[in-house]
Amino acid sequence: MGIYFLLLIVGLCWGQYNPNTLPKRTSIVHLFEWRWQDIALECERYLAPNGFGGVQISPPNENVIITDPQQPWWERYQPVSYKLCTRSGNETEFRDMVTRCNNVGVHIYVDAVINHMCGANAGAGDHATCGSYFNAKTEDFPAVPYSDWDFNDRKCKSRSGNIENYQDISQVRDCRLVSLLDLALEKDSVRSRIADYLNRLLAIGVAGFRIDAAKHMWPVDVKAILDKLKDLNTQWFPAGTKPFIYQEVIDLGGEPIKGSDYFGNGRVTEFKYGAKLGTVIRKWNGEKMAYLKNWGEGWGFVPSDRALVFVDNHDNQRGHGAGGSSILTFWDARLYKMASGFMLAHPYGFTRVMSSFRWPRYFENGRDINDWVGPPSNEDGSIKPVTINPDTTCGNDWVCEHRWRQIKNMVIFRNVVDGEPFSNWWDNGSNQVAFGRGNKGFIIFNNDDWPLNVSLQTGLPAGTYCDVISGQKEGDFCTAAKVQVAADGMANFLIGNEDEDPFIAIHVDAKL
Ligand code: ZXY
Ligand code: CA
Repeated sequence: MGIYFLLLIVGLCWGQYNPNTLPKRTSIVHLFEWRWQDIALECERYLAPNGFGGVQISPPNENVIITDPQQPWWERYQPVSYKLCTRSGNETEFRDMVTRCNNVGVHIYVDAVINHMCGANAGAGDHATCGSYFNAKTEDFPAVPYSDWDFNDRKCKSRSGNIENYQDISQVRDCRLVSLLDLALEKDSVRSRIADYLNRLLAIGVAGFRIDAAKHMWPVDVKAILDKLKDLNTQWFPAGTKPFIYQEVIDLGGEPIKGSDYFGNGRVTEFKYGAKLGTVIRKWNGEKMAYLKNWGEGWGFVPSDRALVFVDNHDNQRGHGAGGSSILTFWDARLYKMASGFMLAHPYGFTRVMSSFRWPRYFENGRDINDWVGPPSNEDGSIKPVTINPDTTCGNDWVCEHRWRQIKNMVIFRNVVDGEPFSNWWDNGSNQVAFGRGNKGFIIFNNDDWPLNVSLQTGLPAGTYCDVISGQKEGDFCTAAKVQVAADGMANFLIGNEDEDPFIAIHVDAKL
C-alpha cells in the first residue's frame, strides 16, 4: 500500500513534466523535416541501439504549399487541416513510424501548431499538402472545419491586425503572428477541434507534444486544451501516463511574457541556454568557461525540472530568431561539439539534440538570404531520403549531428551518469574547466589558446578508461586516448589547444 501510494504521488507530481522516455534514456533528437519512413528506420537501426529516448518530428498535419519562395521550411508552420498528410508522409506511414519506434523504445513527440492556421495571404483553393480546399481570405477551412467565427480578428486591437508590439501582452496573444490567422482559443469548439487532433495522435501512440508559439496563446487556453487530452496508449505506456508537454516560449528577457507564466502546463523551452552557451564557448563579451561553474538556475534560467534545453533549434540555427549570431550550429562544428558535450554532461534540464539539413547558406549584409530554404528535395518537391554512408554519416545533405561520434557518445554519457550529482568542478580561471557526475563520469575542456596539463580528482573508481570523444570503446579495445584513474580517483589530462576536439570524456561504461 505505502509504496504504491508513493509511486502514485510521484507519478502525479511528475505528470506532464515527465518526458516519458524509457529509464536511462535521457535525451531526444529533433529529426527536422525527416520523412516518417526514414525516422522509422533510424529508430530501429541507430536511435534505439545508442540510447536515444525519443524523436521530435516536424508538424504531421496538412499545411499550405508555398511557391514564393519555393517550399520554405516554415510552410509546415502554416496549417490547413489536421489530416496527417505532409511532405514527410501520409497517415499510414505515420502510424507505421510510431509503432516501429515505440516497439524499440524510442518515443515520438509531435510539433503541435495550434495557435494559428495559414497566413492571410496564402490564397485559396487547392494549395495544401493533402489537397484540402481552404480559403484564407474568408477564413474558411472546411477540412477541420473552422470558419471566420473561429478566429480572433474581433479581439485584436492592433492597427494592422498583426502583432506590432511585443510589449503588449494582449496583442501578442490575440493578434496575428506575421499575418498567420489567429485561432480563437477561448472558444470551446476550437479547443475541442484541437484536442480531437491531439487525442488522435495519442491514440496512435505518441508520447507528448512540443507546443509551437505558446507565447502567442493565453496560458489558460493552453491549459483548457491540455485538460481535454487522454492518457498515453497503454500498448506501450503504463496506464494513467500523461503526455509530455514542452511549450515553445521564446523568452530572452525584455518582454512582459515570461516562460514561468506557462509552468502550470508543462515544461518550457529555455532559449537563454543556447544563446548564453554560444557566447561563452565563442568567448564573446568577456565570457569564459570558468563562469559555467554555476550554470543553470544560477544564470537566470528556469528551474531544471521545467526546462527543455538545446544548443540550437530549427529556427535559431539560421542566424536570426532567438539568440541571434551567438548560437552555435553544425556550421561551427568544432565549437558545436564542445557546446553539445557540455550540455549533455551537465545535469541541468531535459536535453534535445538537433539534427539538421544543409542549405546553401549565403550572407548578404550580415544576413543569410537563404535562411528560408526547405529540406533536400527532388524536382517534384518530394523530400529526399536520408541515405547512410559506409562510414555511418548521412548523405543527400542531411547533416545528422546526432550521428557524430562525439555527440552520440555524449548522449550515452548522459544516460550512464543519470541521477548522479554535479561534482569535482575545476577551472583555471579562464577557459579550461572540468567536472564529474558522482562516481560515474568525468569531462574536461580546453577552450584556451594554450595546452592543458593537469591532475584532477575525477571521483571515478581506479582503472583505465577510454575517452569517448577522440574515439570509443569497441569490445575490449579502445580506438581513442586512454585515461588512467589512480586508486585515489586522481587522473592526469593532457589536451592540446589545437586538438581536433579539445575535450575528453570518460565514464564507467567505457572502462577497459
Ligand atoms: N518566418 C519568416 C517569414 C515567415 C516565416 C519571418 O521573417 N518571420 C518573422 C519573424 C519570426 O516570427 C515567427 C515566430 O514564430 C513562428 C513563426 C514566425 C511560429 C510559427 C510560424 C511562424 O514567423 O511563421 O508557427 C516567432 C515568434 C516569437 C518570437 C520569434 C519568432 O519571439 O514569439 C520565420 C519563421 C519562424 O522566420 C519560425 C517558425 C516556426 C517556429 C519558430 C519560428 O516554431 O520558432
Ligand atoms: Ca494567438
